[in-house]
Amino acid sequence: MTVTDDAPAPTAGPETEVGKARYRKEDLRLITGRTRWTDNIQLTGLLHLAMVRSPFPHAKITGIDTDEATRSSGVVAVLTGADLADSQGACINAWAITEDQVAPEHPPMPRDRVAFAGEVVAVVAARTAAEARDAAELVDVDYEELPAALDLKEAADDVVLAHPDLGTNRSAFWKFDSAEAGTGGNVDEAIDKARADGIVIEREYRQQRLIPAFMEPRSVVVDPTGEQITVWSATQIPHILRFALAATTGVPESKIRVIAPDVGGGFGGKLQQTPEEMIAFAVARRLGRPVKYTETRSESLLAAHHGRDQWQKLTLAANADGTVTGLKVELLADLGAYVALVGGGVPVLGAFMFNAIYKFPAYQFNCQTVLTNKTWTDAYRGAGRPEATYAIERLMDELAAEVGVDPLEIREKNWIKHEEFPFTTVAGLEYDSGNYEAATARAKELFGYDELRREQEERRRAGDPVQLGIGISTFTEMCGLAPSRVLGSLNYGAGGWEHASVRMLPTGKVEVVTGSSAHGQGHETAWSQIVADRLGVPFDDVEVLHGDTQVSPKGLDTYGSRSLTVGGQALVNAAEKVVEKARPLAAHLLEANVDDLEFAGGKFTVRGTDSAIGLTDLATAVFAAHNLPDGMEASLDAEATFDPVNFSFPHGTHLCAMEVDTETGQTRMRKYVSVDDVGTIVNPLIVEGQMHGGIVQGIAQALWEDAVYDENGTLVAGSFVDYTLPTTADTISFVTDNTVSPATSNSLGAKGVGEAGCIASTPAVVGAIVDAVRHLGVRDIQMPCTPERVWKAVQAGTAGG
Ligand code: MCN
Repeated sequence: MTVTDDAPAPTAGPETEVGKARYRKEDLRLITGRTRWTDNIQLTGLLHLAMVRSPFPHAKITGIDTDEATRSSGVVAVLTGADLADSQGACINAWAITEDQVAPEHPPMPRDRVAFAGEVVAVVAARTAAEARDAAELVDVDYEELPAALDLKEAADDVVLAHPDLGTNRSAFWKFDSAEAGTGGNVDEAIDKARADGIVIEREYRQQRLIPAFMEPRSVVVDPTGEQITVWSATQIPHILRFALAATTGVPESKIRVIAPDVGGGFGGKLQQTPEEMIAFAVARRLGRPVKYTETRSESLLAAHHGRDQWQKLTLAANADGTVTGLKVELLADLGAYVALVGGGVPVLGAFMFNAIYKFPAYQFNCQTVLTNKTWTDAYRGAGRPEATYAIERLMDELAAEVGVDPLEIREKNWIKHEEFPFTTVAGLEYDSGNYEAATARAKELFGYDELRREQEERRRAGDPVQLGIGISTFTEMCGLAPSRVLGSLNYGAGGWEHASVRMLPTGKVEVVTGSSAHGQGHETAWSQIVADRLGVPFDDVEVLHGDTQVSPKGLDTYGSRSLTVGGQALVNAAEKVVEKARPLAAHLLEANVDDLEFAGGKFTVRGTDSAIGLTDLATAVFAAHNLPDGMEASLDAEATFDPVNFSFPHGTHLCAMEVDTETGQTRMRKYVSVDDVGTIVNPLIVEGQMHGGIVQGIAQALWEDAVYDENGTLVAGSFVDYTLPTTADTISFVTDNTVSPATSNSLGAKGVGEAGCIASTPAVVGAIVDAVRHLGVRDIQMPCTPERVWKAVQAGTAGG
């Protein structure tokens, strides 16, 4: 059931497509094998590539002997960084967060030095993938090992340099201070005052390194044999990829066509111009033959970009009654070996979210990004916002414990009240809508909060070895990336707009072209629902095209939960233009005045009469073009580009109950409830699916996933045996529900949902575990909260440690 707290936007109602739980159009072809993934593409004369990768995190390449590999069966060429130096282009970094950012050059295949284990040093092209892989084993590379910067804190102190020629590992320092920005007071003064007569909570949290681990490994096919070079890639960003290929290789954009066919997930991990794509592009051009590269799962875990990896030092100041007076954040963020496409800016996205739903009078955020000799990091679902949410939600629990009140009470004391919206936060954002009271009340009810608190008390009193804890996350996030003006002020190299076009076809069917590039989000379904409403045509009559720069030349692709709030609004605008374009034609054919026409249910009616004509008839009339008035264009097509004035701010209350066996450290999830406000919901089934997937990913950070490296810089968690990705068997059924407070920055009233679950759930789970054993002296457990860590924390706590 959806609890509607505010009036829903007029775009959703009982008669509209928007709001219907439609099954996804795309699913039939996806689950019945009626689609072509990149790796399934076959072309005449296709060669297969295998990459030779460095086993060392930092080493000079002193020689590469390719002779034996070149003689190997089926091999057509073996090429090194030196061979492709002039044609391989470069991996670009689009987000130099400061003007003086220190960033190494990033050739897709280096000539003389590798900077992380897994970096490509040579490529083999052969008739079959097996022959290419066999030959890659025969490439003999001589390395001279160099000291490697592996520990983030040490790297920040330049103990070992990841790139000696740069002279430092410190890439960029970025600061926000509310006193300087004029959005609040001085945080140091707030902390001093709290030390004197209030409460100061100081904590250091580790955001471990994670791996996006999408279902379909990265795959790319490049065909250079036509007029254009065609690139098929399992990417989230066909448009940005085409730009990057053109900008760094000198091949004109008009000569490059990038197609992202159906893509099996990305989670931010395919928001990248990858070295492998660049290498495949260069090899295809060099050999004049189509090539294909599909990574193995091990290569994917090792060398597709990673996410998170931060140390967070936090100082929270509050009055004795628990009213927060200031928050100071000091971050160290590991970039890995290179500054990735948007990796330089990801940690800074968190700057705007540490204050979350709360009214903090003073705030300071300091972020140092650091280069190390590990796989480069970049966006991973939530990108910057899960880290911030984790920190502040954990701190609110600590504050509640210090004051001695329920953690929900401390949150309510500090959060922005419903009547205070729109609200400008201490970080300078304007939250347009939200209702934290409604979401929390509903979540408490569904969770049975009071009963579970009572059970917790009883178990504590009885000294039960299995204790119960309740974790809370009253989160918000900023998404819908966009707005170009804000991204520009943060030195981001691209805009935030999105493009769409809507075409009425002669038979009355509708073709929609979108610049967003879905890779699991169900845009074909949701976009059809939106257009069906706007044009009054049947849902099944709308066909959505995307993911091909030839078909949809304009777009900025899919990430940052932007597609609905930005791309969806572009679609609405284009559809409305089609209606306006059809109006004079309808007036002409109905022999009526334009001003007397009203449009509803897919047809124009002369007001007060039953004289009417449908869009389908108008589309046919345009096709025949027999009766068009002089000067009227023979088309019912329109396009629109939309750039919102603000982000969207979904929020929600997530409650989690965890049982913790204090004797073994085992944890078990008892109950998980989420009540989320994502504004107007276009498709409730899709939204529920997005929440489920996101919540599981957030739980996985709390409990299981960790991209562990050993002291030699080798990724120990290099397979799914060690990198413990959750399955459905590891999780329970969640209870999900929604409240609705419509966004004001798009006419749908929608807020993004794609990352919300992942941002919300991690602190709820860790908070629940700590809550279960807080009375035993435990204040923190580093993620992932493995049984061993939980057990050790309990031991240290009961020992008074
Ligand atoms: N939606 C809706 N009503 C709303 C909000 C969204 O019906 N109020 C629907 C949209 O129509 C869309 C879907 O939910 O079909 C997600 O919309 P949105 O929040 O705009 O997010 P994007 O489409 O831009 O997707 C990006 C987001 C991100 S950033 C990551 S990471 C992520 C995610 O989506 N990666 C995913 N969800 C994923 N889902 C799958 N299956 N695979 C991934 O890799």
